[in-house]
Amino acid sequence: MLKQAIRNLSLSLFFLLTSPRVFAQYSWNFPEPVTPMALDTLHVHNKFMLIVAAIFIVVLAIMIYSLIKHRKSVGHQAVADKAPSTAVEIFWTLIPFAILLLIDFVIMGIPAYHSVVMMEDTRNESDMVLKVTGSQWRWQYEYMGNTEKGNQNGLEDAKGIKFVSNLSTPQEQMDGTITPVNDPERPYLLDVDNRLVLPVGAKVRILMTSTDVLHNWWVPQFGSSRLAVPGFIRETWVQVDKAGTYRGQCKELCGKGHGYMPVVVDALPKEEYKAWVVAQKEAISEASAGADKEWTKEDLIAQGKIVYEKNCAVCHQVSGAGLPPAFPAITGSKISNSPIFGEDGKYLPDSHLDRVLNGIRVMPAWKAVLNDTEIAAVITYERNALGNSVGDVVQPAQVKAARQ
Ligand code: HEC
Ligand SMILES: [Cu+2]
Repeated sequence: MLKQAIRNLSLSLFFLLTSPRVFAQYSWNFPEPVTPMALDTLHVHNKFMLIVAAIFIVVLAIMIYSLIKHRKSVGHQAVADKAPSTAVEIFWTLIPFAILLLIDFVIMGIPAYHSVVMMEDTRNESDMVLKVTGSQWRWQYEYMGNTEKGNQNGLEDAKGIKFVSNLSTPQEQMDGTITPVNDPERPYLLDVDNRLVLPVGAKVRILMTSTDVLHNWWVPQFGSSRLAVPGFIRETWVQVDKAGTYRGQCKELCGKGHGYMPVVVDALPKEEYKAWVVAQKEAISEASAGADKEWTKEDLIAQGKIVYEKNCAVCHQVSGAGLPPAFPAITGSKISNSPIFGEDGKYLPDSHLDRVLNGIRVMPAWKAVLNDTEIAAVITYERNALGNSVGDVVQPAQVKAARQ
């Protein structure tokens, strides 16, 4: 029994480690650094590798030499089994100690301190401030605006732009119903619907927090990673010096969806960044204009489907069946099928609108993330699709009023 188990285990381990898939993305060195911090860390790493390699070779050479030179077969005799004197013994212990001290604290220490100080230095020379919020299992980005310096540098001010960035790998690929295609534009589990966009060459101060558990915003090519801690605001910074798309992942085990919250950053040259900011701001003002008009049920449902599949389906599933007991079904759910508004026109506690705006326990609050139209649409969708047919409609104006 045991033998069989061990044999099966070693066989699977063997095939696991020799499978070509394991080596599909194999590389020897650090990924190409694109920020000053990543470059500095790479330099520190290279210097240290050289130093430890030199120490290794010297020590090994002395050892091999001594072993061969003093071997028994040429008649070598042990001279003595203890040191000539205590003074000599102390002396030859202190010498290597001093050498290591010098190497550690000076030769290796100075570049290491330099790197660490650089990482921690989030003072005012930044051009703009970005807030990054981790939550199970997505990242939220909010542009807090430019600094004086950013304005002087002619950086387009993105203040007010905020969005959620969700994994966009199709559910069928994750289920295994369809095989993931190897598309470098949309790599498996490393692509999102809304990418973070940053201007090339600007120093971006990042404020980081979390709404639930520890997360860690990590892009290897940026060389920075910082824990997002609920209840705290922590800082880091990036300055991407090369345009391109950079991918990373959450680096802190944060629950069931830990592997499903990638980071994708598009670093754009200043002009393209400006165009992006302008387009985003237009979309925001369009959305707020849309919130004031009366929507038809069909339009709300159509819009709601998109919002639902982006934001809610990770937990409640595309079909609305949920994953009970952790994530309740929307289909036939009590809250999705009972009235929202009381006789005074205000929304009822524990109603559908209350739940989506404010969340409860594991159900996230959406009021800071989705706009009025999106919330109205997703609620209308849940009530009139996914197997429910309540028949009523929530208008964006009602959501707007409910926020007050
Ligand atoms: C992180 C997982 C998660 C996501 C994402 C999520 N929900 Fe939930 N939702 C929950 C959980 C868990 C509950 C049960 C909360 C409780 O009562 O403890 C819940 C409950 C609900 C309920 C009440 C169901 C009932 O009858 O009890 C509604 C309605 C709902 N969610 C709508 C949404 C909408 C709309 C979205 C997207 C905008 C969404 N949820 C996204 C986890 C999630
Ligand atoms: Cu996480």
